[in-house]
Amino acid sequence: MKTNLELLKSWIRESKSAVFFGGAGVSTESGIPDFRGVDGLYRQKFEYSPETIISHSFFKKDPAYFFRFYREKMLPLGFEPNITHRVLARLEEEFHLAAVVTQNIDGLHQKAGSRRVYELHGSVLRNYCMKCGKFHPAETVRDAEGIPLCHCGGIIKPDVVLYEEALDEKTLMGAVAAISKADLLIVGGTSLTVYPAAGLLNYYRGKRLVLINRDETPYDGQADLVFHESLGTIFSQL
Ligand code: CNA
Repeated sequence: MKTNLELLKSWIRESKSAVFFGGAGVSTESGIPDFRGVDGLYRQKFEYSPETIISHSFFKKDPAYFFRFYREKMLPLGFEPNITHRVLARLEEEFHLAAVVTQNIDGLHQKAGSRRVYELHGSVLRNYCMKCGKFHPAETVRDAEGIPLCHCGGIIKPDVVLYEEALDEKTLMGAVAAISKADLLIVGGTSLTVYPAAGLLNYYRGKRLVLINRDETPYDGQADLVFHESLGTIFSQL
């Protein structure tokens, strides 16, 4: 009788088009807090809820407050990929993994070497002037005082999908295509409560759905294998 871990290993070896779908929990072991885990942002107290502050309407209403929060709580610069990012990059190189679909905005999958990454919620590493469209590195946003401004006077906006904003069409289509063609879907480090991202699981047609998450998720009942453990514990054995 195979253990769950042995089963997972054999499914990965047999797979030709596996996809990893992940969230903030993938980067907690790099030191970046998630939103809903034990030390997550949602357990801390702010004047407004994080959903309110990182919404499009709040950004328009009070960009100075938005950027204060964004810089302090959401701009993960100077962090390194952990074992999960690195093993995923290796699996892609070995042709066992077709793509990573992530809700993260920290760029750590690419930093670890993954090439086919669909960033559903954008990236803090890309920032554009809302007036002239000029690109600015994340350091410009980090180091600015108050609202980061371009030379032309426009506000520099991070290329991050805020609440009330639509996902990028091309990224979404790429993610849907990868998931619907996958023969193994490994979901990890996500509470699966943020839509439409979590709804992408419904495009999966394969027989092997694996969930690796410290806490329970609404999709646990649909999975063929569930690990309520940290990703590092599982991925360090793959
Ligand atoms: P979430 O709602 O905060 O859920 C994270 C889940 O991961 C929780 O259920 C935890 O139990 C679980 N978890 C935390 N650490 C680990 C671990 N080491 N191993 C296994 N499970 C773990 O985050 P979601 O991604 O589901 O929510 C989507 C939001 C969070 C997206 O919009 C992201 O942009 C946003 N976010 C991103 C980052 C980042 O880029 N690193 C950080 C914080 C939030």
